[in-house]
Amino acid sequence: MNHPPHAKFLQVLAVCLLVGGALASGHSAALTVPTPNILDTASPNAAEVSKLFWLVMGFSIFVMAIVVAFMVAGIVGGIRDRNHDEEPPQTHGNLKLELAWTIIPMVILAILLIPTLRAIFILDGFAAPENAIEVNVVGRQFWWEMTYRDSGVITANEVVAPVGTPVKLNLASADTMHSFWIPQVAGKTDLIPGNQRTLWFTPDREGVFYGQCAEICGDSHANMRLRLVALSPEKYETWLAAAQQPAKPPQAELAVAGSQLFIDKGCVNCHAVQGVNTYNRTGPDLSHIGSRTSIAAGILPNTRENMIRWLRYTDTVKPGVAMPNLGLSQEEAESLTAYLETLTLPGFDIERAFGDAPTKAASTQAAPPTPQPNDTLEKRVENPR
Ligand code: HEC
Ligand SMILES: [Cu+2]
Repeated sequence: MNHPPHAKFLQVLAVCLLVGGALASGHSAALTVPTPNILDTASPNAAEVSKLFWLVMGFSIFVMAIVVAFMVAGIVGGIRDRNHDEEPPQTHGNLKLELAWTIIPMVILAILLIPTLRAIFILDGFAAPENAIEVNVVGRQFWWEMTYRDSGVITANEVVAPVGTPVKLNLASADTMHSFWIPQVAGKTDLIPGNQRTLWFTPDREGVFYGQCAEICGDSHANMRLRLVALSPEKYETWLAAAQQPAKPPQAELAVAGSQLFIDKGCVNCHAVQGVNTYNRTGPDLSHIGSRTSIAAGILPNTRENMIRWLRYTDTVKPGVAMPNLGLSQEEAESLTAYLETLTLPGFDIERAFGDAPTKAASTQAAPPTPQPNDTLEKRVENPR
């Protein structure tokens, strides 16, 4: 023990921290979608969970402070005492100590049980209020289908809801297990094949709140994202009325050609557009895709460049996707995109209604680079903004 290993250890630690920090920051800088902050809540249900989090956190910090204090005292004492070679006093079988470290944690956990049970009853114990807007949500590999019970409006990957009114979601799965999770409004609820679960919450402010499938469900599990778009009641009414109207037929030559390709290339076999064909649940309803904030289940902002990339490189952008790569040329993808861009909600501008939604921001016409299968997701879906 002539060379204490401290110096070496500290060096290694410093290098690890530096490299780790660099990797972590480089990684998050490239992410397309902001990471939702669980503690920045947007519904009373989520606020209840976050209150509980802070309470448990408070207790944990308190316990940790005590443990660390004892540990530091032990280390300091040990260092001071290091010239003494004799064995320390043995305390094996100390009844008082053992009782103390059994009873104190039991008491702490018993105290924490009270607010936990209270939160569970608040969140799960009550049926959704009568005036709730009911939406059927079906999880599919790897996207979400939303059908509004009363109006029959069908959409995908985005729940649009008014602030101040409860939203009740009936959750089901068409294939394997998924889990519905929009952290800022509610906890996770699993979607189980052959079983219907419900989840409800009341958005308490306007905003776009990001969510994610929270149950591993296949190759693109991590690419199965979703959004809650919470609008003021007036904007919501406008949205709901618009969503029941078909989009205006295309006028420009390129878009008209695209609408023909939409039929010729077989897109209509899987996708429905109001006024063109009926919905058959194979692929997302595209009636108002031009007004959606995202494509491919929340992984790409809905820009022209991203749409072309998606149509041409579907399976590289989203591994395991149920939409085949149809081998479209750049020209075909451009004219299909021109058509899809015309499929907007009549009389409703999501960008005006919701200024900071990451929607069709600046988009360029430049041909995107071909994504490679082993690119990182960030690289595959690079945000053109
Ligand atoms: C075999 C069925 C099938 C065919 C054919 C097909 N798609 Fe798809 N499409 C899907 C599925 C399934 C998804 C959902 C993929 C996902 O996000 O996991 C999808 C997603 C999309 C999306 C994104 C929708 C959203 O809300 O995120 C667009 C746009 C789209 N397809 C356009 C097309 C066009 C244009 C064609 C024809 C060139 C086409 N699709 C052909 C099945 C199909
Ligand atoms: Cu899933």
